[in-house]
Amino acid sequence: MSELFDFPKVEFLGGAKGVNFLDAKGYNFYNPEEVFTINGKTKSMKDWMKFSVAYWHTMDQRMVDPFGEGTAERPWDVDGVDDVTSMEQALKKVDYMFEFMDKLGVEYFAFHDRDLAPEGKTLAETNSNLDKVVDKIEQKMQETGKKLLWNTSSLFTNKRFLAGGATTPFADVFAYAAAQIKHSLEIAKRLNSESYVFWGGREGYESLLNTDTKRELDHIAKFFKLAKLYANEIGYTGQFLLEPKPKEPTAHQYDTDVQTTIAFLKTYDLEKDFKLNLEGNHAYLAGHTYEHEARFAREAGLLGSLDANMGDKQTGWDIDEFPNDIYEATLVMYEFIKNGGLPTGGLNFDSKVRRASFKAEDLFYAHMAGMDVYAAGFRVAMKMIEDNFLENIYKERYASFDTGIGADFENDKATFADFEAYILNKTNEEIFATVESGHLEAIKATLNNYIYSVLGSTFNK
Ligand code: XUL
Ligand code: CO
Repeated sequence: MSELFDFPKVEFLGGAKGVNFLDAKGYNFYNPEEVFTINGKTKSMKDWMKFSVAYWHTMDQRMVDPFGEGTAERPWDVDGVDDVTSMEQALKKVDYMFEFMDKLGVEYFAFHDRDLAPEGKTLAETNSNLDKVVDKIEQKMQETGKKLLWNTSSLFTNKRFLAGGATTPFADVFAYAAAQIKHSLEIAKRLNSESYVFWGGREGYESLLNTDTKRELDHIAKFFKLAKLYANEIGYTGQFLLEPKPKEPTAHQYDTDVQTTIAFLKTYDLEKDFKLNLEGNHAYLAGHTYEHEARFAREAGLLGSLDANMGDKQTGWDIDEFPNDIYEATLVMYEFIKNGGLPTGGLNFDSKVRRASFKAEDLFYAHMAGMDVYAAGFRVAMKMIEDNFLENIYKERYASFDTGIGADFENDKATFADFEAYILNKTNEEIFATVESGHLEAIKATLNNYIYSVLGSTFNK
């Protein structure tokens, strides 16, 4: 088959062609075959990172905004139009998707059911449209060895879900949602999806004045149990993931952030069945950093996968920008490495090009930039961990709990009376003399030094 995209195969150049990304058309930091060892396991960079292309953005996103029409120019368009009602168009896009992954050297992809094919008049018709595209995807996967990182189901685009899918007050809509997920799980099983994601698009509420929140949460928890039951029944063993996000589209999303979602899982005894899929821009909207969310998920043993994108510090909504922040990528990759990578997850570009980047080649540049910044962050974080940079800081800062009264407390040997007796023996001055500076300015400068030195030595090596 002749080439569909007018773009060369993207290879690792390591800065060899200079600093201009637009001219070089290659990776500076993403070297797919270079090997790295984490926790005694040696794998290639490609197998650690597991980058994934998101069908909904890369193939379907037209870059419409509330003030204007879509700007995207895509080679599969007919007369400049992406006909989302056409099955012919839907099938054609699969060819472009696989060539796109091949040229980038990306091995994984992710999709919602509704990304792939038009809906019909009944669920049966919708499923039959979907299955035709899935047939083609399955065949392409066999031919190319590309893998499905995760699939999911859109319980938020169709108007029937205006008040939720699994938390809707309307039983027929709930039944539709369950039937839809059933089919989606069958696709996960068929395509050997490593994980299965639930993002609760409309699972939240606008006002307490018409919402029975307890009943809605009970329903969604039961919905998840039924989903697991069905996965077990058909022998689908992929990892279930919940994706936290606050305040968009509903005013109060039930899965606001990592800690809220963990509380939900524990309340309903679901934490053995689920891990979390985190997203950079969602973290910002929740008032956190991406690395904060990654840290709390990792420490709970629930870091499953990452949607690699970022937001804008000035914008209060989800803009799904391709990642370009080396500082953030480094700190997120620190958590990733501490987690031993993401065995059943990866780095999925839930990211879209800016509205003014309307050329098809921008899809390549955007993914290349995202892969390079995360590969760079990975290299820096590997070195930080090799040097125990943060580990030493943590260890020293809490050293007073390694001996004396601190150790007694940690070993359950100190009561409040013991603390009182201990403190009554000391002056306030003596107590404050044990308090040390946090040295955050020096630590942050050292982190920057890691970035300069690791990346400087990698570039143009
Ligand atoms: C929405 C979002 C979704 C999920 C999958 O903000 O992140 O694309 O990743 O439904
Ligand atoms: Co996402």
